Amino acid sequence: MTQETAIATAEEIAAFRERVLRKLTYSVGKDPENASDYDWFHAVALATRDSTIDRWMDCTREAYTSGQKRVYYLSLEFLIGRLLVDSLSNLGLFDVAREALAGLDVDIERIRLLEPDAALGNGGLGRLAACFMESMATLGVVSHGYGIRYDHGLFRQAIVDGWQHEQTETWLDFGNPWEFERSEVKYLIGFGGSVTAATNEKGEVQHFWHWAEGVRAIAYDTPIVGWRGAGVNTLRLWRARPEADFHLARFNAGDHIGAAAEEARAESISRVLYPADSTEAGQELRLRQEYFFVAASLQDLLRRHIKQRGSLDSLPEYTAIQLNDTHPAIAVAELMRLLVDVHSYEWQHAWRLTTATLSYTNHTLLPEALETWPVGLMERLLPRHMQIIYLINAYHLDQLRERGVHDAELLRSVSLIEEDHGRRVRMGNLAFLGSHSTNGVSGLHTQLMRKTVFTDLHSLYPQRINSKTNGITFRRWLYQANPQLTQLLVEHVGEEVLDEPETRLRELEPFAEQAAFRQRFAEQRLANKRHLANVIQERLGISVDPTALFDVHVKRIHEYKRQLLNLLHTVALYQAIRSDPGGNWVPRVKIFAGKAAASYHQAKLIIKLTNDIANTINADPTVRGLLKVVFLPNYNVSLAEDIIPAADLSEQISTAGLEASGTSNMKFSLNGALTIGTLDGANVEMSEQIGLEHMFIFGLTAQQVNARKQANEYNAEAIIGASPRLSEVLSAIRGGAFSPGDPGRYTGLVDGISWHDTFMVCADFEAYWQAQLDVEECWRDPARWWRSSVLNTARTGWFSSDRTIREYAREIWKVL
Ligand code: GL9
Repeated sequence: MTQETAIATAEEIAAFRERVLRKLTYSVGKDPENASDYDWFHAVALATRDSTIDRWMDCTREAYTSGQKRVYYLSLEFLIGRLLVDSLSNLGLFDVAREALAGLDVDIERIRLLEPDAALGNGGLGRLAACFMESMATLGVVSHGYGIRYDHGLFRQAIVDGWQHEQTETWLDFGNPWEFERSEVKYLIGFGGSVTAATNEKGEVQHFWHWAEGVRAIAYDTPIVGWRGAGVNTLRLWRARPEADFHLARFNAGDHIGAAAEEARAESISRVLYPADSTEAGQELRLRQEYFFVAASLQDLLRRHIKQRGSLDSLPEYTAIQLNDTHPAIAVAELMRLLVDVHSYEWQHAWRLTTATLSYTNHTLLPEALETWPVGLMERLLPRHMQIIYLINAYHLDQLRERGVHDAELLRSVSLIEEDHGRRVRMGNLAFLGSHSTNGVSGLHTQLMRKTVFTDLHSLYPQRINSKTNGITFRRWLYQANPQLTQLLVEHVGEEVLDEPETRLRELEPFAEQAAFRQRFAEQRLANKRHLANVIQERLGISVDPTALFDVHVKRIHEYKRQLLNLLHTVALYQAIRSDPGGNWVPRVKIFAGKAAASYHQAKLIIKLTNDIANTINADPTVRGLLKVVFLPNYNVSLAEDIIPAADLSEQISTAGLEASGTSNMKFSLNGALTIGTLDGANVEMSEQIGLEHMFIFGLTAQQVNARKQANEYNAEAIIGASPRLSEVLSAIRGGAFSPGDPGRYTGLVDGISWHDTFMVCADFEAYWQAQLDVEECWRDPARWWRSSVLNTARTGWFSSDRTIREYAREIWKVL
């Protein structure tokens, strides 16, 4: 059920039913008697897509005639999830569709689950891009998303004997009803070869890139509908195809494999999404992916601009290109190449156009995620781009020397080329220099960008770095994921809350003082917890008590996110319960979910440890269900939609300074979960909006973490020695209490945190334990708990991605 202004009329329902039946018959080719649930899903999706088309075409036409500035969002990841309920609900057709299908004896709740998640992203960065697309459509920002149409999205996670196994994800197996293949929209992308130079009649040197290999990019368009159908924008994803037609002669001559080899090589570019946080990614293929989608997108948008304006002189006035992380940073060199080599612009003019058009978002300060490419690889794959990068660098360093900057250390640090570890191109510096705006994704992250990775560039260009705190779309993360809470909000604040949640949610605050309202608030949570308990029962065969405190930690598995800290607390709690089984314990369910990058062994070991701990605790009769631990496999957008509205407690416990923003933190608190967290990323701004007294904030601050690292005085062993609780936990894990069949399994892991503890797990352990005690004390006082819970929902309005997009639109893109 989703919210709509008007009650669905009988005519609307009949009309939708007719449309579905026509799709089933003429597009799917089935009659209702023989249609499978899949057939019904496709028929409904196609009928829904039809409902977007008129508005889509209107928007496209309006954008053209009004001549508005266009925004292009370049991202290697779009973590979309399912689209059926999203589209229906934004079009105001959900109730109509449900009734129409019920009349055909089809349950929409059943068929909506058949839609595979479009998982074209790894985590928060990709999901942010999807939220942004929806908000841009809602706000009427004329925009296009550009990315890659991967055959295989993020792997499917299976848990076998507690270990993560990666299985191929196959979202396209039954076709994709949302997309339009645009066979006519295709561009040729070059790789390799050599560069020659010649002087033309005006005495200017011109460069010619003779690439050795061509790959074709084919466009696939998906309409993205905004709230109440306000706007419909296009997500254009590129698929790689071979340049030449199939080698028939070679095939007929008997070389069957050889004839297909070129096709396979070309298509490998759009075959799979690359894992994040992985240093072992097939480097060259990843660079090919980056260049492939950037080159196709730039050709496409320049063609559109020229068609409309005749010349590229006005490019920055009508075009803004946002680079989502450094993955599309090669756009700086590619745009320069197109302007200088193809459109004959003089260098300085081209540079002005490039920097005025591009802007860049940084999403992490983790050194392993700051992209650099070996100069040798660049020279081989993109020889002309390498020349251009050298030239950009030379002009840049010259200009600094002219400005009187001679400090060799400073010049080295702002150079585009890193000389220390074999020569490499620094994509972060390239993106920074090639754009007029570089933004961080939370206040703290932006400050740290200025102080750490970009200090020197920042000192030279102090106006460039700015902050745009992330947001989430409330349509998916509240209205669709939590219809019961949404209903409650509409009843109490009025229908307007759906259109203006950023201001109207605050009107909920007085209700936090009313016991009857808190009761209703708690009831919707309980219903969501019952649903999640069913999911847990179905998938894991574990029964959990829906009235217990649901303590939830879901996100990619990474050492800096400190799932391990949570596990140490879990074991400490377990030991405490065992030593006092009759104590007044708050019943808890610890819920974990998340994927580890395939090559990240430590993260995979943490998953195994979670399952080992879960097996031991869940089977221990002395615990009597007071504590349950579950690891839900295959975390994705759809599972998040089931988990988040059912959470009482949200774990956001990264080592301070390392989580750039976080976005699930916002989703949880919007749904009323209380946060236990460090002052990291957007948690800081959340605490300002929500109030520290309605969160459980603990641990070292980013400044303190940094001070300890600088002083080199951090000694985890001493901390462990001083904490009997922590010592006991660690020795149990180390001694094989949770891995009796393989007692040495966690020796290395425990030694690691005792000797190095890079992520300061030990330093924060006692504070975390205390904060968890505060959680229990609060939970025992329902009036207090639910008051805070209501206030979390009421005060999270600022974290709408509409607010974020408005800031980008006004301050960076200069639209709206
Ligand atoms: C991330 C940050 O780690 C998050 O803190 C942030 O909320 C998001 C969106 O800005 O970006 N940066 C990053 O590389 N990832 C993020 O989630 N990684 C993945 O998405 C895999």
